[in-house]
Amino acid sequence: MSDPSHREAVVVGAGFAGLYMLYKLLQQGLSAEVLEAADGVGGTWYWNRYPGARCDVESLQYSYSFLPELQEEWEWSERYATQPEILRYLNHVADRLELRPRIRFNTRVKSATFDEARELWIIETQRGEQLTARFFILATGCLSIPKLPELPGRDRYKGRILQTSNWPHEQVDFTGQRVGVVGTGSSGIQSVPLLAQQARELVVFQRTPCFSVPAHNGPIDPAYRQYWSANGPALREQARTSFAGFPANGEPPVPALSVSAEERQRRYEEAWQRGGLEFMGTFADLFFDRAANATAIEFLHGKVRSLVQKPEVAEKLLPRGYPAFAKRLCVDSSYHATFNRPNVTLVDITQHPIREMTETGLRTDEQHYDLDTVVFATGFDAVTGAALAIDIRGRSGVSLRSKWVAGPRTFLGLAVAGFPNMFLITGPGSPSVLSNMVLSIEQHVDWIADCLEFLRRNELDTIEADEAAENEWVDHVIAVGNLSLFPQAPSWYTGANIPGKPRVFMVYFGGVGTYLQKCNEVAAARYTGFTCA
Ligand code: NA7
Repeated sequence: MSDPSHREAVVVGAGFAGLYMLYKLLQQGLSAEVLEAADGVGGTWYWNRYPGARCDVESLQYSYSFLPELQEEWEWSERYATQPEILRYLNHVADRLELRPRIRFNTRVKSATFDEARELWIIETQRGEQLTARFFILATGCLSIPKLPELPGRDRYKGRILQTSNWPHEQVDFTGQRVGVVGTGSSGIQSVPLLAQQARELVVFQRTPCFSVPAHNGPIDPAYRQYWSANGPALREQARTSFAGFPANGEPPVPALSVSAEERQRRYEEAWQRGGLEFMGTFADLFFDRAANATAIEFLHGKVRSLVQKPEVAEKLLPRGYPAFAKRLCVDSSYHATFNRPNVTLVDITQHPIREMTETGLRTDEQHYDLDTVVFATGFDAVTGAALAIDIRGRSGVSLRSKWVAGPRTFLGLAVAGFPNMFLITGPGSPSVLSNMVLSIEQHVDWIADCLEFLRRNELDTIEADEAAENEWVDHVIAVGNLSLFPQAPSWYTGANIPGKPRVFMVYFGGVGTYLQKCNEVAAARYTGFTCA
């Protein structure tokens, strides 16, 4: 087609997913363009620039594996890279693979409508530009639509309001300031220690305490780096077929209650000393058995009590009433010890809710806090938010919003019945946020690229998930989720952090390896569960 506004594929988002998807599409010789709201690449790593922002998966694994040169050329400096380093990496990838000319920046997608007669997607941007594409691919990320609390009096407040999820590009200086942080998920927990070092006073407004383990971050041990460069491909392959997307590390875990209390303590302590999310794999049943999970809670409570000097503050910091890890486990650097500083105050807003913002700060039902800056670290409309922010309409003008009104419905988290030639990268119903995201992104992009190649080779115009396959998959995702403890916590995995959002566990917890096998079987059987025409 010679229409200058037509592409074979339009991809939304230039984060890890969008960049790799674009690379694959261009490799396949397709005309493709990425539409990106920001003025640079990076996705979530572009926006979340708050002090302390880092990945919680080791950088040697939180990076692409598809091109050996990329791995060889890039040397990560720390075990868990900071946001600026990850952003530099993604910029390097964009330049190295010459992707930038095919990315339209400062372009937010407003709507996408499937034109049944022409079998094309009509994509409209917020600036009013229109494009058409055969394939419409959402690389919009799982944590990209920020959620801010609606506090009365917000307009009255004369201080500065900051948001971890949309942090200013310039350095923010908190020296001499009274700063409030609302929210104690990963973003709050990562930023609090650094804010406390600068601010004159820091007040942390906590609604739900989170479980957290130490990162023990630091420069990468040269021997460990050497091990990865010698065994990278084999380790990555192991990761692809594993449960959570990481290579095996020692003996397979046993049930928590199958060992003595002393042995359990020893293993938890060892995992604590290693640091990081691996802690959740100390025992085999921590995600499935409340009694086993309680042993992890007891250990983690003990750590908080030993790290926080004032017992009354430690008690407030203890997560209670939900299973450990059923809300995302945080990985921190001196978070709990920060509450020993004389300039840091913890406010339990479950006991004393924030009533309003005033001209000079925040008022709870107990007292007023004078604040020069308020930082909101209040999370995201996760997993479905970004797709639903676009007015997407499939066959017969049916909107994705109406289709997902009772919760997301996808086949494999990759496609939606009624929305032909549309793909989601790490969409709801795939392992996504419960896996190493970069690994899952690569798996989805490879699958989509193979699928497009299949269509080309077989001279097929459209592919669309079947409703029956979709229904079966949605039921399976929910059934597997119900075997775990995830549904027992009010988390963003279940939509509980957004008022009015359907309460559905949105992630596939059957394991990355099992999921990969299922995706490969579908492809090998000429895309069974899909209709191609
Ligand atoms: P999270 O993990 O969703 O944390 C948000 C925090 O903000 C959490 O403590 C919330 O308490 C709190 N929150 C949310 N709304 C409010 C209101 N209205 N008032 C007070 N406190 C509130 O988001 P993050 O950005 O920290 O992390 C997201 C992911 O990014 C993380 O899991 C990593 O994968 C990277 P709640 O728990 O809802 O009571």
